[in-house]
Amino acid sequence: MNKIADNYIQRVKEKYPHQPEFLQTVSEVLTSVEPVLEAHPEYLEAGVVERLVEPERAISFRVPWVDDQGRVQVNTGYRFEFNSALGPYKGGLRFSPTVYPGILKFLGFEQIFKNSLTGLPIGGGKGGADFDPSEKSDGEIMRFCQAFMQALYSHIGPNTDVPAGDLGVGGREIGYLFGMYKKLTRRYEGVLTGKPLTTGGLQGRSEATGYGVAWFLREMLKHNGEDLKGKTVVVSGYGNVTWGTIKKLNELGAKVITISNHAGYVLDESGVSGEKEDYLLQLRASGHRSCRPYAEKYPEARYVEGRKPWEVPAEIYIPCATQNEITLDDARHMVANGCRYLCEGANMPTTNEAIAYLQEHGVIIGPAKAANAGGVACSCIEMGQDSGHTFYKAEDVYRQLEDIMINIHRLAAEASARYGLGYNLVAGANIAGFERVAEAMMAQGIV
Ligand code: 2IT
Repeated sequence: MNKIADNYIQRVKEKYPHQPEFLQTVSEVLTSVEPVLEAHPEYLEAGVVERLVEPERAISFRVPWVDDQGRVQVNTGYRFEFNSALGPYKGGLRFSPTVYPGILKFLGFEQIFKNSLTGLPIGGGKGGADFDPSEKSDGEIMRFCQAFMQALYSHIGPNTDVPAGDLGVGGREIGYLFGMYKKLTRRYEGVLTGKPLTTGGLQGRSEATGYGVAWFLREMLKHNGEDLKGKTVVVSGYGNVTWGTIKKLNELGAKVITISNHAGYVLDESGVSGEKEDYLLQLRASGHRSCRPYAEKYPEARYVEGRKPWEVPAEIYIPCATQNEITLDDARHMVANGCRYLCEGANMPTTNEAIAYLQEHGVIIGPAKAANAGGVACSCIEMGQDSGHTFYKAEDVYRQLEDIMINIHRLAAEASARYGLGYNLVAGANIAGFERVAEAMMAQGIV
């Protein structure tokens, strides 16, 4: 069936057998773009696919730091500079004990197409460290960030590579990373995004990913002549993306009844709204590793231990926690419970088997690289703000973000229709993202 793609996928499998997450996204993207490859033999001749699956540069470094007990700790830091055809490498940093090259390469590869879909001048990259930020003191976080930047600073720059946050890296960490970059280089410039507002940050950046997810979902429903008013939504996670998504969904008239963490979920049939939205921020800032305290604070809610929110009946599901949180088994529950829409807030939250099952059962999927692109889109707006030595107003940022999300939805829907695939946003997003990068790579020769 997919003669051209399968061949490339096989080669990546043989070369990187121990990077399953990277293989998963490579398979998903290349399978979708098979018809594009068929229509463009010149891409194959120019080695576009071989070049896309290999990062332009991979940097790995030691991060030594001293903990509060005076002990020396050592972590491994990375930056995968994946593709710069469309602009400087752009993508977040993830601090998590699960970080290894296979995770960062999956995220970096996805980022290329996500950034392409925004229509903005940004290439793709990703980085991070196998550092566990949970239960660390503020001083430990600061010293770790400083040591991380000491190793990374000479590789990045506002026109070269511009990191941001991801899991485990928020405004506080970006602030500490920025401080050390400025000290080492003596340059106050837009080398990182998601910065604190006092430090060249962009108003609206913290809620951007979640707002974008909600706007993208609204476009999916609109395509079917529906809207969000009165709809019940099941959401996972309780971090930044979850918070932004819930805030905007409430404004759009939907009702969100769950949040979750790795060990269970909270069911709140009265809706996560009003002051509960802000409580999510407090919960996160307090360093809790669980959302259980939500159910202790609000008696109308209950914590369901050891289970995932996908067992709760709803028409709309939005995974906002992490990769592969929806398996084939979960997908079966969701379909049995009346799922009609899945909109991905986290990166690659759904396994390829689960995506296939949901699509076979008529579920409309908003894929992450389209639906969660609002975060990185606002990062690019932040880069523009910093290089223009100015500050933008929140309402102007929101307006641009909403336009960008509407446009991404349109691009994905049109690409899918153009290749005779109907309304398949998963394939359409891959195709539209790929086409723009491939054209730029062709224009720039073999580099
Ligand atoms: O996955 C993502 O798009 C991010 N973590 C944000 C990347 C960015 O550069 O803002």
